[in-house]
Amino acid sequence: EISPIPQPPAVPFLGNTNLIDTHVPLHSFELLAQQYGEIYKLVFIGGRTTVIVNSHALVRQCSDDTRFVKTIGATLKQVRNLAGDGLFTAYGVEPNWGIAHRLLMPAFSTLNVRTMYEGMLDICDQLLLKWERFGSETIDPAEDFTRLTFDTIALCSMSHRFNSFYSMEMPKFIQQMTDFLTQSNSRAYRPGILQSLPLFGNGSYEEDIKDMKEAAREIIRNRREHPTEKRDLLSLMLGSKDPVTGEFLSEDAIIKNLLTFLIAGHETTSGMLTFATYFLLKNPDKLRKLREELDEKLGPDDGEEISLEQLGECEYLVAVMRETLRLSPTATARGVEPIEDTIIVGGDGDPANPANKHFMVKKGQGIIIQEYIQMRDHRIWGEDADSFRPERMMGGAFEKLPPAAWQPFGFGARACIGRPFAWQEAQLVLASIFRRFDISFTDPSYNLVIKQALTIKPKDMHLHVKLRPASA
Ligand code: MNH
Repeated sequence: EISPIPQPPAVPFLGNTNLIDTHVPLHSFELLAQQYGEIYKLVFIGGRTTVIVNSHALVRQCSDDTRFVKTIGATLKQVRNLAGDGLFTAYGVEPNWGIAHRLLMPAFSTLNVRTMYEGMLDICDQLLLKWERFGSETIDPAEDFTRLTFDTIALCSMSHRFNSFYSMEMPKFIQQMTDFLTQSNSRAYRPGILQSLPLFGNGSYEEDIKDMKEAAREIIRNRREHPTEKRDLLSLMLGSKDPVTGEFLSEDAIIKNLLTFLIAGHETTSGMLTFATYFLLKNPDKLRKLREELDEKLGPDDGEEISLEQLGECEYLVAVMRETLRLSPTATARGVEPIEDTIIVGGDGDPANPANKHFMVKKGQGIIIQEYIQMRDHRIWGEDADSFRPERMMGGAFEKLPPAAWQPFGFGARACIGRPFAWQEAQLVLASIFRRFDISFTDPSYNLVIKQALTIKPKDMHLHVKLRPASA
């Protein structure tokens, strides 16, 4: 027996659009999850229907690459205005996805990412220096981590320096990228007709896109005029043929992928660093434990650079990062669609259990997987699912999690290609700042407020930062 998928009452023309807060859609989805539970559907303007799944059991079934493929939902369609058929926003059937995937997978492997450590140290040092000199003033970690992740991905992938630590204002390119992603997110829930009007900052949208593409084209032109020995991702994309098709990536495809690295590689990682800082400051006992580990494994902070080998020994640090991404997956949702009409089973997901409802999803039906919500599913994570407890990710427990339970990097063929890169960068930065500094909120009563562009970040979180006493 097939159960209908519940839907909140719709209003004429708008459907359920008015239920989604355009500034922080996540909060609307949390509220709807409380009201409707494991699954429901929404109808948007123009009659487009979206199914939303919240429970781990349903998410696990939708994470099966033999039954579901990535869908390009309303938001990613907007991001395609800039990134086109680059890796992240391509339809799986677009040939450029396959070509770029095959060329870039080895470049983003854990092994090859180790060769990028030098670049990561370079930019991390710039952050440390700024915080050392500036820490008595107010530090905006979300901004400084954005400088860091942006500068790092640009340096490591295309040997380009944005030098954003050297200006008080965010460099124009970063500002444009942030605006573009914020706009893409809110445009997704807005009727097409309004998108062409010069409202809500639409005016600069097209111009920003043009500028950013031009900046990427300029970087490529520059590289062609001044070839280097450096085997960064740009030279790889310029110089390698796809083993399957024998084709080079076109200049246009390279531009889209460079912009893709910048889009996909900065917000997610900087958000993760900011959330990790938040959770550690809110949980002093966890911070103390991390500090003890860092002091033991990294030794005294005497100006020697932290090595990758040392980072590899910091297990609690990894648990902190995993737990941060469980509670605050900076990419809060992802979209899939069934390859054929198919049935998914609610409750505990067992088709034989008569208590579980069966739902039909049609071929091509857009489904939003709410990672933020499913990674707090009490069935998997227990009664304390909402608390920050890195210990739950240690001692073999992480490896024993049910399939698809922890998936802040997505899943399957379209999972994050930048995971080893983000991981190594975050290990270095978190180890560096918590070893070196005593960090506190400027407002000791600060509680998390979320802001959302394409991804989520803590809003209005400000820090004071002091060097730890030398004896530590
Ligand atoms: Mn990343 C895909 C999360 C860092 C480049 N990334 C994804 C997806 C998630 C994700 C989730 C899957 C989206 C979907 O199914 O629609 N990514 C993250 C997180 C971090 C992150 C949480 C950091 C923390 N990502 C990075 C970095 C880079 C990067 C760093 C690049 C340098 N990500 C990508 C690309 C894809 C992707 C490219 C698309 C891969 C594909 O579809 O083939």
